[in-house]
This record gives sequence, C-alpha cells and structure tokens, in this order.
Amino acid sequence: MPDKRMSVVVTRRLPEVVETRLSELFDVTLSPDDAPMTRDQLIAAVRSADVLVPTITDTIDAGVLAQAGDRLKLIANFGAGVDNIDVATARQRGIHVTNTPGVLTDDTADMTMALILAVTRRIPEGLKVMQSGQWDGWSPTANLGGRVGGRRLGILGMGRIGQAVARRAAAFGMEVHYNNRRRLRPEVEEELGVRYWESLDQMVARVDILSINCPHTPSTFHLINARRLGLMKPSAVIVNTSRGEVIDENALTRMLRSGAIAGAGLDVFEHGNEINPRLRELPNVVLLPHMGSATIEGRIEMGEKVIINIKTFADGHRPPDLVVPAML
Ligand code: 8YV
Repeated sequence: MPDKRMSVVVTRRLPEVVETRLSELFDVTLSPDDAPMTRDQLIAAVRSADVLVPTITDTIDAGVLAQAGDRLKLIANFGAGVDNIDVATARQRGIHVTNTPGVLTDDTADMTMALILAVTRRIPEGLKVMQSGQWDGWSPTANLGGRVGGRRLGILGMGRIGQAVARRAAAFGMEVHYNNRRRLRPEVEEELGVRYWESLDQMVARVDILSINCPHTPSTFHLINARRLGLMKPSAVIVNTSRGEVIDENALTRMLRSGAIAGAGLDVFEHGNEINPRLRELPNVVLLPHMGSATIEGRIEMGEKVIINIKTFADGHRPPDLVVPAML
C-alpha cells in the first residue's frame, strides 16, 4: 500500500483513537510525552517527514520552512486557526497546508457563552466563597451580577464561530450586533437577527459585551487597542475565545485595573501561556487555559479531519480543508 510509506510526524499527543487510526494508515512518529516541540525538533521533523501534523504550540515560520526537506509536502494542522504557520511561504515552497474548520465551532461558541455568564454572573467569585468554607448563607444583596437578557452583544468576526455565538446569544435574549470584514447576506442577517456595524469604533462604543471571534491575521493584530478600549462603556465586558493577539493585553489589563472596563473573560492570551501577572489578580476577570474547543468529541473530530486531509492528499486528491493564503 503506497500510503504506508508516507511518513507523518505528529507534534503533540492526540486522542488515542486518532493516534491508532493514524498509525494504521501511515508511518507515524507520535509524540512520546506531549511536550511542545523545540525549534530544533521541529526543524528535524520538517527535514525528514512527508507530512507534519502541528498544533498551535508549533510555530512554523519562514525560518523553519527554509529547512524543510524535499519530502515535506503537507502540513496538516490540528486546529482551525493557522496563524502558527506561514502559509504564504509554505505555498511558495510547494507545501500544502490544511486545517480543521467546523468541528470546533459549537464547542467554542459554548465556551464564549460560558465566559459571558461567568463574568456577568460572577461565577468564579461564588465558587471561591464556597471553596473557602466562608459562606454564611443567602443574602438578598450578596453576589449580585448583571442580567444578560436585554444586553447588547457586539461580535467582532462573524464567521462560523461568530454566527454560532449569535444564535446562542439570541436564545439568551441578547440584542446582537456585529462587525466583520464583509457584511453577511441580508437573509443571513435576518435569520440570525443581527445588526451590522461598518464602523468597529461605533460598535464597540455601544455594546455591553464585546466578543472576539475573528482570526489573528496581520490586519486583526491589536484591532482592540488602547484607543478602541477607551471607546467602550465603563460598564462593558470583553470576552475572547479567538486569539490573544487581537487585543492589546497590556492596555486591557490597565483599563480593567482602573475600572475603565468592567470585566473580561479570556480563554486566549497575547503571548501564549505567558500571561500578564496583573490579570490574574483581578476579581472581575475570568481566565481559562485555552479550553474553547476542549471537548473529547471536538478533539476526535479534529483528528478525523486531519486524517481525511492526509489520506485524500496521499491518494492524489485535493484535501478538503486546504488553506490558501487569499483566504486569510
Ligand atoms: C485548538 C484553536 O485547540 O483550532 C484552533 O484554532 O484555537 C484551538 O481551540 C488549537 O488551536 C489546536 O491547535
């Protein structure tokens, strides 16, 4: 079987069923310990493999790609976002890039709602009281949050995940607004019940909750900068389940500390797992360790997508989730 000889390097541990199926189909090198690969290990992998299966913790930049061997023909990313990969350089070098869109949409949208509720209803503060054993009983004025029903949600980035958030938010009685590079078709806007803002500045100034759902690209880097944060209402809350780089994290931290913004729910950070320590100290901030798509079902479906992309490619066809630079 010709596929058997296709060598595939997987940089992190994946669910067992995924690793088993990959091993049945290809000549696979699996991660022994789930530790993120060092740059040298990544370079060794791209030199020797036909296919690399990286994740968000692997930076495949032009420097790494320059070291790729002639054999490397496919980077089958285990993840939807491809900002960890220099897709344009890969393309120039004749290396295809695929991703795993669609299968983590609902999980990420669910987590967006969880963060909105966690911040507005003060869930972590309640948990802390219970865990400390200090709860002295119910009080009519204790632990008061704000109701999400009737509030204005602004969604930045109205792709698959943004639209899934819009549907959920509507079910919670929220008024949904959005800003996107391209406006949705009128029938889609109507079906979702959303209002488009061409001006991001105007939208951020009017919403009660801002949800970041756009990818990280050169044009979305620090889209939410100090100036735009300054336009938000002091009572507003910001949630981010997309990429940390979209927000100027230091500016956000300053404004949360000074009370210029009421709260934040963050699943992603500007510098990976190096989080501004001041963020951790704030009671009005809920931090999660990039768990948006972390369901067992989602991870297995991501693995299936990776397998289908490699198998289709190995069989000489265009992989279904090919990423082309113009799409970014
Ligand atoms: C993934 C994500 O878990 O798919 C994405 O873009 O942000 C995550 O939820 C991670 O990227 C896997 O590489």
